[in-house]
Amino acid sequence: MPTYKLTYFNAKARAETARFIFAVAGQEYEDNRLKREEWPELKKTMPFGQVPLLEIDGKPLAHSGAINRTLARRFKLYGDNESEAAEIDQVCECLVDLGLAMRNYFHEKDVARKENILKELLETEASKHFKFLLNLLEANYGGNGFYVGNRLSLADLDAATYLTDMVARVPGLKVTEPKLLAHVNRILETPALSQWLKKRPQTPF
Ligand SMILES: N[C@@H](CCC(=O)N[C@@H](CS)C(=O)NCC(=O)O)C(=O)O
Repeated sequence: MPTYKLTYFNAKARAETARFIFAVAGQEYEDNRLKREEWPELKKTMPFGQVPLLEIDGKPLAHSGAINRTLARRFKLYGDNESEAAEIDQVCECLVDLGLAMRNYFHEKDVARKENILKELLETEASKHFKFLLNLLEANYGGNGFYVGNRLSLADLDAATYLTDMVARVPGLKVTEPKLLAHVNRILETPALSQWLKKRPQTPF
């Protein structure tokens, strides 16, 4: 049985999709949450100077996308064939773009520029990405099931944390599109995930 250790800060952000995968797979893992004061020293030992880092039997793997895809492959959450895997990637990349738009806001220090980024996010940028996601969701069984195929995949789990945990960090931003919301709720209500949501550490983001 392989061992899994996921290292990240005490936050959801770039590690939560991997935690969702572990929850759904029923896989034990070490959820190693760093204290801020530990980071400067530990950073020097990280392959890319950043987290998340997943160790499988002690072998390190960095970059959240690589981590998520590796876990999804292992736990059969990466579609049933190459074409479905590509469609799953497409949803995840769409979420990466949405995440980039939001991270520009989180990381901006200049007050005026931050306000402008927020305005753009609320007025155009976020809804553009929500619409892309809706198109992808609706293309599969009218949007009443999963993003890809007829079972849960990495795409659904990634969307579920982005459209809740990440969106909640942007003041005034809400997903209002009924099908996107219904999908997120369906996913979060699966027993393994609703259990994880109840027991996961409460963190601001
Ligand atoms: N491409 C990487 C980006 C990782 C990243 O930006 N990590 C941030 C936290 S979300 C980090 O380690 N920040 C601390 C630092 O760079 O010192 C991924 O997707 O995992």
